Amino acid sequence: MNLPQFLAELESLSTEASASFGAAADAAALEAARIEFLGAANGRLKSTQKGLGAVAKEDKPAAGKRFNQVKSEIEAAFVAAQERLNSVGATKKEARQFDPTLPGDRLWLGRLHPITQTIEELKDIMARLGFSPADGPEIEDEYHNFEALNIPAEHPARDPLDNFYLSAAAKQEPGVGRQGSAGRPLLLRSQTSTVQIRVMEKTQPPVRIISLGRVYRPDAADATHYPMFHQMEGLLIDRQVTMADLKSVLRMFATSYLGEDVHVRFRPSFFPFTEPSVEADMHWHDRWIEFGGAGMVDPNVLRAVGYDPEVFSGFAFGLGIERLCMRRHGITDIREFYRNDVRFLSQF
Ligand code: FA5
Repeated sequence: MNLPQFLAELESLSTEASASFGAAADAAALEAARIEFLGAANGRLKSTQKGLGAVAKEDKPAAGKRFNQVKSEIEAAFVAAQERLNSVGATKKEARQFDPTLPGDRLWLGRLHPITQTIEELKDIMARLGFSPADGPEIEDEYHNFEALNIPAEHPARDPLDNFYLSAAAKQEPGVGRQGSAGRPLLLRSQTSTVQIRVMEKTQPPVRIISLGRVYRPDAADATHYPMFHQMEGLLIDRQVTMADLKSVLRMFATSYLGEDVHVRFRPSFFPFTEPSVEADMHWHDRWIEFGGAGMVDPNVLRAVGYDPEVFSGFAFGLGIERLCMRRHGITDIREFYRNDVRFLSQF
């Protein structure tokens, strides 16, 4: 056999083997093709190799080289066919495992926290009454949390044990804590009334705002208290504002949030920043709840922000958002809001 004949035989072997492996539709057909071409005893590659002996001596290196290449090609074609059949098998198996009669996987949708939902609803109600939202910082200085609200240095509300000051030093003596940018001790705000001051410092009357956000007090957690909770502050300043306006707004708010069957009651109270002051209660479905404090803004507060109390008057209120939400939904323990138990949260 001369070299060209040997090489031609190799080429046709390679082409035929690839075609046979490529055409094999299942493992049995592929195995038959493997035996035909790669069989160790009588495979066609083996018989072709025998022809190598008949090639002239000087042509042997070229013939041997090409033989080895073709052998690798045929083996690679076999492996490729094997992989193709394996992946087809896997897909078929998957298809067999899919049972269309089984119920589908449940889709879990996230939802807003009940307090966030309440905040959005309260904002909507107050927007209808003409109040726009305002914000203030949760880390406050003593001036905005106390002084401007007519709470002087010796007032018990400033007791370091009743507030979260931002340094240990401040706990011994208010006024020597960590200094804010204006050189004042800082604390986590204990009420949203701070925002009244921040808004009035920047705005001239008329003012009609609400502010909803977190406040912090070192209260022990129980069914109705939590050391972090939310308040909604309201402030309205204009000419000739009276207590009747305050009562109407709180009544309208209460009926919008709970329904026409709610009764609102005002009890005399005291806050340093309002005069007169009231505590507002709601009666709904046979129970009373205290929902917040309110009153006519004290002239000292108006003066502190540069308003003339002879010309302007106004009212303010501060309501506990958790307490409102609890009453509405019949929640008996405020701690439920912050346990992060999805069984509770997913009900809202
Ligand atoms: C105040 O915080 C006043 N700033 C309210 C105010 C604003 C009066 C404007 C006058 C003018 P008080 O400390 O009572 O008031 O708190 C208001 C409401 O917050 C309470 O009625 C209650 O609903 C809620 N609250 C108070 N402490 C807690 C607590 N630890 N956990 C949950 N809710 C609380």
